[in-house]
Amino acid sequence: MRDPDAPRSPSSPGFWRSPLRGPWFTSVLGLVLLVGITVLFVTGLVSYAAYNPDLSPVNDKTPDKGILGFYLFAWPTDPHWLYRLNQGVHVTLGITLIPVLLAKLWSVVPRLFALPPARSLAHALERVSLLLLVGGALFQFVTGVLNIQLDYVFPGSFYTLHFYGAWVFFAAFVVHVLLRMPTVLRTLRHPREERNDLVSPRPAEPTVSRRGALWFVGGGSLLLFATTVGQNFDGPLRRTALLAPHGGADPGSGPNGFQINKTAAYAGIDAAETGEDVWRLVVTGRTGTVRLRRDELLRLPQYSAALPIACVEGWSTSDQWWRGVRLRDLAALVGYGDDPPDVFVESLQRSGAFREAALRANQVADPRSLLALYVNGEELSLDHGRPARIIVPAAPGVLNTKWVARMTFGDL
Ligand SMILES: Nc1nc2c(c(=O)[nH]1)N[C@H]1C(S)=C(S)[C@@H](COP(=O)(O)O)O[C@H]1N2
Ligand SMILES: [Mo]
Repeated sequence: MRDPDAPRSPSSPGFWRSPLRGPWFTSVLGLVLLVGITVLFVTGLVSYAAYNPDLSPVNDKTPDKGILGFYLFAWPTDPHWLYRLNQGVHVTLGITLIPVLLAKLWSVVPRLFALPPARSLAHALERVSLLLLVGGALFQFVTGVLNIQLDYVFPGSFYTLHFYGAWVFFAAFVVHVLLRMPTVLRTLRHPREERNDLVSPRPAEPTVSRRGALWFVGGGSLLLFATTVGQNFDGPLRRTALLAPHGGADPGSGPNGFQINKTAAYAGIDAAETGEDVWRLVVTGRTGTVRLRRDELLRLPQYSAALPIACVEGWSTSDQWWRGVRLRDLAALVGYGDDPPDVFVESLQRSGAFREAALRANQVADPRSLLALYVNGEELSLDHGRPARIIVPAAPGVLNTKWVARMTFGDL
C-alpha cells in the first residue's frame, strides 16, 4: 500500500521501503556474483583464445584489440571436450546468473538515485565507476543473450562488442569489489549490527523474509539453468532446453540427426556443386597444388575420431564418430612430411564470416583432426557439410568449416 505521506522523489531516502534491502541481502548476492562473474570473465577470455585470433586475420574478430590480447595462447587439442566444457559453462552460467544480477541491481536501486550526485571527488569517481559497472553488466548480459537467442543479430560485431565490453566491465567490477569487500566481510560476520544507506528509514511491513527472497532468486536461477543446460547434450535431454534456440526442437534422427547450426540453404550451398563429378578439393602447399576428386580422397588412408561440435553460442553435441582423411596426411601430399604447418581452409560458401578459418599447426598435426566425409557411419548430410568438413578436437565449432573447397598449407 502506498503511504500518502511517502516522499515522491526516488532520491529521498524514505521513498524505497522494502524491508529486504540492507547490507546483508546485497552482500550475499554480491558474493554470488563475485564468483560467477569471475568465472564468466575467465571462460570468456579463454573462449576468445580458442579462435586462434593471433594466428590469422580471418580468425581475428577484434583486430584493434591491441594489448587486450596479451594473454592469447596456443589453443590445445586436449582434452577433446575442452571448448565444449568452457563454452557450456560460460553460456549456461551467464543465463543462470540473470536473476541474481537483477536482484542485486534491485537491492541497490536507492543508491542509483541518491542525491547530490557527488559529495566529493572520491564519491564522484565511485559513482562513475558504478555507472560503468551497472552499464557494463547490462551490456554484457544483453549482448550475450541476444547473440544466442537471435542468432547473430550483430553480424561479426558481436565479438567486438562483447570482448571490449568485458574488459571495461571487469575493470569496473574489480574496483567495485575492492571498495565494497570490507563492508561485505563485516556484514557477513555481524549480520545484525550492520546498517547502511540501503536500509529504509521507514520500512514497509515485510511480506517475505530475506531468506525467502533469496530462495525466490535462486529458484529463478534454477529454472533458467534447467531449461538451458540440456543444449549441451544429445538425445532427450536436448529437448529440455526450452529456452535455448539450439535445444527444444528435434534435430532429426539417424546418423546425421544432431544439431545443425547453419543449413546449406542458409549458406547458399547448391547440392549440385557438391556432386561427385563437379566437386574438387584444392590443396596447396610447398610443392604446389593438387586437386582431388572424392574417390581419390577415399583412396587415402581413412581414420575415425569421436569428437563433439561445440559452438560459441553454448550448445554442443556429444561425441560423434567422424571418418575421413587426416589433415596431416593432406599436408604431406603438398610437401610437409613430419611437421605440418598451419592451414587456411575455405568453403564453397561464397560469403559470410564463417566461410573460412585458419587452424594452427598443432591442430593440423593432431591425428584426430580430420577432413571428414562420413559421420556415424553415413555420408555427411548436405546440412552437416557434404562433401567434406573439418573436425578438430577441442576447437570451437566455427573452426569446423563445412563444404570445404580449398586448403592452403603454410605458415600463416
Ligand atoms: N562453411 C561454413 N562452415 C561452418 C559454418 C558456416 O556458417 N559456414 N558454421 C560453423 C559454426 S559457427 C558451427 S557451430 C558449426 C556447426 O556445425 P553443424 O551445423 O554441423 O552442427 O559449423 C561451422 N562451420
Ligand atoms: Mo558456432
